[in-house]
Amino acid sequence: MKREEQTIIEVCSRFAIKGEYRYYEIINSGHINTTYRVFYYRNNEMKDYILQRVNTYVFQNPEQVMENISAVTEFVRAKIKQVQTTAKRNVLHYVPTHDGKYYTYTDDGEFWRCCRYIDDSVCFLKSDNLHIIEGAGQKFGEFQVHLADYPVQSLHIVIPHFHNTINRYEDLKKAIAMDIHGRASSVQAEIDGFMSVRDIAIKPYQLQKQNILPLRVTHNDTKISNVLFDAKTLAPLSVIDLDTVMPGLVAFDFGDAIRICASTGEEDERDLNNVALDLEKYEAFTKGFVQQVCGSLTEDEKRTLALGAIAMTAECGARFLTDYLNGNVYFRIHYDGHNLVRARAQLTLAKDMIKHLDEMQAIVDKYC
Ligand code: GN1
Ligand code: MG
Repeated sequence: MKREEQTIIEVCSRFAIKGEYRYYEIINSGHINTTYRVFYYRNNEMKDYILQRVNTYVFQNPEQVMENISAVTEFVRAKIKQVQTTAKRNVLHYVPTHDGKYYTYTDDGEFWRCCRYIDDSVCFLKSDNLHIIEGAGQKFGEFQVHLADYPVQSLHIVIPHFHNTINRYEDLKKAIAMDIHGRASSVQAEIDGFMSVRDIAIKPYQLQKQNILPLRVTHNDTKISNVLFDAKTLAPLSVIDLDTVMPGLVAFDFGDAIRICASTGEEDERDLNNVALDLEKYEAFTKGFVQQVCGSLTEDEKRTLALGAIAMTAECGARFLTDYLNGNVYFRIHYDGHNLVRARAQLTLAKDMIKHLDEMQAIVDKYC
């Protein structure tokens, strides 16, 4: 048995999981935490769990992450149970340890947690199916609606300045100045590209600082793979990956989702000719999302949703470029230069969005 498997079995034994361990799989899609799907056999069926080792370089106070998640999932569960008999497949359910906590530390200081795998569910890294994209929009919109009366100031700020676009640009400038791996001169074109979109990218954040845009409870990592769908009907079931639930802008949740689900290419597409905004997909997500949240948005929020997509795409790209310069200390990479490839794709997409900003906003207005 591999050492990894021994660790998994040992860590799982600390959680209130019944049955016999059978096997595990690695889920490789996240860039931060390490995620396993673990299978147990009980009462003649397989039960599966998501076991995660939280990246404590990124989440320096993981207990606070879990406090946020427990509070938010309980709140959402109660909301759903007002209208349905069970919320089982619509909200995450973390498994407690034998001493009643939602996490455990191993002797070497690793932080682990475990939740139930939602039965018969699937997720998509990307999709060409407009119903699926609209469904993702609905779920992220509904998530905000469920949390509209949650006391936003009571959430822990688990990563300070997470979507502070100005700061993200400052981090990029610092990485360029330090240039610890001597890479800055080779990416001057990308640096110039990000600087050329800075003014528009930082606008939503500036509007929040001027109190023109309100802070709400937001998910802050709204890629389509963070929504689960029913494996048979493809109906959207639940939002997952609640690590970064914090006060934020509606435009950021909207925009970060668009960055992934309405791009013609992958987040790490190498061929930049394949990277553009797909307006059909954009419309599908917008329809799903906006129809949920529209009633609760201010006029300023409505008119800055499309702008949020530019902000999130440029910001994420700037973060990838920063990490490339810093030697890939933050995002997991799968090959040398991966973060640079990601950065280029995001920059290309952000520039294309800028060209289509009026059309994007008109589509928001159509549904809101
Ligand atoms: C990270 O690991 P994952 O996929 O959940 C990152 C997001 C980025 C995303 C880029 C805590 O999310 O902010 O948008 O990669 N999460 C954190 O794909 O930094
Ligand atoms: Mg995440």
